[in-house]
Amino acid sequence: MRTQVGIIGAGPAGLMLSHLLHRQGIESVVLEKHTREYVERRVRAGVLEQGTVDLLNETGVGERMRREGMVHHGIHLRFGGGTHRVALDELTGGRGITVYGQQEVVKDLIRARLEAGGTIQFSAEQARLLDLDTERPRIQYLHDGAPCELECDFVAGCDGSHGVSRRSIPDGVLAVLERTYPYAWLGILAQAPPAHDELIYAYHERGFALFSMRSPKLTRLYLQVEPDEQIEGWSDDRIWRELHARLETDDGWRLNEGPIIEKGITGMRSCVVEPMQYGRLYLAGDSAHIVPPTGAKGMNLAIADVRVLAQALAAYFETGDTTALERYSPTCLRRVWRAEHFSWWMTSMLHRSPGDDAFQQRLQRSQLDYIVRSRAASTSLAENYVGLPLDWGRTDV
Ligand code: RFL
Ligand code: PHB
Repeated sequence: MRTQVGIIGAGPAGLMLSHLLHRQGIESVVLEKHTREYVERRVRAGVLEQGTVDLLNETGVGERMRREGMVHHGIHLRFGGGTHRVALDELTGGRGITVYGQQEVVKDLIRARLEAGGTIQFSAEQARLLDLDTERPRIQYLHDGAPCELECDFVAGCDGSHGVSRRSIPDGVLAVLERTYPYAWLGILAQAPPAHDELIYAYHERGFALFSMRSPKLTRLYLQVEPDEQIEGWSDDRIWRELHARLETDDGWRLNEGPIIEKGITGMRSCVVEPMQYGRLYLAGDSAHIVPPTGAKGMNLAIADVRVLAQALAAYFETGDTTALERYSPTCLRRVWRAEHFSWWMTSMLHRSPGDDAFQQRLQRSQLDYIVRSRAASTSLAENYVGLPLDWGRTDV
């Protein structure tokens, strides 16, 4: 098989790239190691920045999101017994976020690709990337146990943080910059109407907690837990007790409980590889960078990367000019590092770390207090939270 762009991974990055390339008349094949059912069911991100929403709308895949997505104009910070609203729209000239599950974005993109005649090869196993430093890179993989080969002009590594793409780059080429945090998140999805209409980030002596949602009938909640915590140790009762303790306040506001239909624990990590490219392999999304979820940036970065990559590939296929491809990594990394900083900052401000002393806790409280009392400080949070402008990564300014 031959195509112009071989894409590894059918997550938001790989699917959106394939969709954008198709709109520019460029052929691609997406290879995904899991089944369609699996990728459409995986519960992950929920917050879409305005730029992500705009791109989905502009490229014809926003119809269901416009109907079912929940537009939010503010978020809440809860600490010291009080709750404080950060008015995202007022602070950013009318921008906001949309709450719409990542797996819904994935479903919409898969449908759009298949309806347009695109090829997504699910259950494509044991992918191996070859000849990346030549003009004819190849991908070998197994499908139903049979060996297959895809020859391409370019390979896009959109296979997440545990994928094969990054590992296919020879040792010594990439710099890997990372940080791990001494805690994890336990996330649940509950069949319960959200008890509040906006997200609540809670700083609490028992640890961080987050109130979010997926629909008028589904509440999404997170708890800070130990990094090596096993989900078996968390009965539904224990989860609800802890959520009530960390999220509820004296003013009588109460969480709605309901059957827990999904639960899991995720480690917290920051990681960036530089550059996001080797030969004819371009890394995009989680395969190139990981942020802790506190800033809600991961999926948005993945979408921002492939927007840049699709434009650069289109310029190349149209004129043979490689300038935009050469700028791909520095262009993306400017946005990536801003998101890394913001996510690290939100994480450090809102979580309790094992060795934290009273001094550290006072610093966190002072930072939270500053955000809710100073328009400059809350504007900075809001500007980062709703997402930076599309031209943020331009390298010529
Ligand atoms: P994905 O989604 O991991 O997709 C990669 C795909 O590649 C496949 N794959 C392979 N396919 C073929 N061959 C191989 N060798 C392969 N190896 C892997 C995988 O099966 C998969 O289908 O990466 P992508 O597209 O870069 O997207 C990144 C996002 O998924 C991620 O950044 C977000 O989920 C992060 N995130 C959040 N991001 C936000 O923007 N807003 C949020 O509110 C938000 N909340 C979250 C999050 C992530 C979380 N977890 C579980 C890590 C909340 C949580 C709890
Ligand atoms: C979510 O709804 O899953 C969510 C919301 C905000 C975050 C992270 C995850 O910061």
